[in-house]
Amino acid sequence: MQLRYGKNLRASRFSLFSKIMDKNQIFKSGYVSIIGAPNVGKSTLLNTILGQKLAIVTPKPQTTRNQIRGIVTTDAHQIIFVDTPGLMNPKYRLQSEMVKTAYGALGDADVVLFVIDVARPDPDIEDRILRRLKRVNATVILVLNKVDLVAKPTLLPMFEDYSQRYAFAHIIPISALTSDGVPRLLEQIETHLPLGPRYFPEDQLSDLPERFFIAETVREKIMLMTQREIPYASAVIVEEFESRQTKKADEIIYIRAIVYAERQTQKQIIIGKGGKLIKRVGELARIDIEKFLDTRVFLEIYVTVKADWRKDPRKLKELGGFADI
Ligand SMILES: Nc1nc2c(ncn2[C@@H]2O[C@H](COP(=O)(O)OP(=O)(O)OP(=O)(O)O)[C@@H](O)[C@H]2O)c(=O)[nH]1
Ligand SMILES: [Mg+2]
Repeated sequence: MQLRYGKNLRASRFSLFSKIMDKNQIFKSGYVSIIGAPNVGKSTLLNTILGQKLAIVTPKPQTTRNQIRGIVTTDAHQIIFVDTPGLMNPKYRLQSEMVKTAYGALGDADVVLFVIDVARPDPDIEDRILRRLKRVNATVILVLNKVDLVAKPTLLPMFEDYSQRYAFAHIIPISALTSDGVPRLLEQIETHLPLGPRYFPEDQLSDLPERFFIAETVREKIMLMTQREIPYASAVIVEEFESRQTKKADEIIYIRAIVYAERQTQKQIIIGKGGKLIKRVGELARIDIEKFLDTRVFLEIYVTVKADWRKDPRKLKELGGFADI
C-alpha cells in the first residue's frame, strides 16, 4: 500500500520567513537549487529552511545521492528548494550519476544557492562549479556556511576573493546549524522569485514518496555506524510498507527494508556480531521513522549482496533511484 502524505510529510507551521504579507500582494513561486561540494551543509540548510528534517545528514561526504525537494508555502509565495548531491570528481558510475543529478537541478532553477564551507574551502571544485554557473540563467547567491566555526575577520577576504571569481547577486554568511543568517538569506531569495502559481497544495512538504524518506533514514544510520567503504557501498530499498491493525485494533505501519552491500564481507559487518549492528540501526531508524510518520512502526531490515551495484547501470537504476541512466 502506498500511503500518500502522512502527518509529518506535511509542511510545519514553523517559518523563518519574517515578512507579514498584505492580502493584495501578488503571488510568487519558483525553484531554488542548493549546490556545492560534498559535506558543505546543503542538506542541513534544506532542513533548517523547512523547519523539519527531510534530508539525511552525516559528517561523511557524499551522503546525499538524489535531488531532495522540499516545499515552503506562505501567503505570498511557494518555493521548491532542491537539495543535491555534493559535486566532486567522479571515479565510478554512482558518483557520475550523482554529479549529473546535481547539475540537473540547475536547469529548472530560478535561484541557485552555491554553498561553501568557510572552514574548508575547496578552490578546485569551486572553480569547476563556477565555470558551470557561468552558463546558467538563474540568480546565483553565494552562501558562506559554517560561520560558527571561524572567527569573523577570516570572512572579510572571502567576500573579496569570491566576488572577483564570479558576479554573485549576493554573498551571505550563515550557519545552517544554528540558523544564524538564514532569515536574511530567505529575504534575498524572495526578491528574486518570479511571479507564478502555487504548484503544490499549501501543506505539502515534498513531492517524493514516504518510502524514499524511510529508506534514506535507514541509510543514514548505516552511514553513521559504519566506516571506510561500507557507507558508500550501501543502498536501501523499502520493499513493503503496509498499514496493519494490532490485536488492540491500533494502527501500526509494517515496513520491510532491504540493505544492499556490494560484498559478502560488507554484509557481515553491517549485520555485526550476533546481529548487533543491524539491530541498533533498526532501533535508531525506527525512532526517526515513527516521528516522521507520526505513528507506530514495526521495522524489519534484511541485508543482502548485490555485487558491484555502484558500477552497473541496471543495478544503479534499481538501487540508486536514478530514473534516466
Ligand atoms: N559547525 C557547523 N556544522 C555544520 C553546518 N552545516 C552543516 N554542518 C555539518 O556538516 C556536516 C555535513 O552536513 P550535510 O548537511 O550532510 O552536508 P551536505 O553538503 O549535504 O553533504 P553531501 O550530501 O555529502 O554533499 C554535518 O556533520 C553537519 O552537521 C554549520 O553551519 N556549522
Ligand atoms: Mg547532503
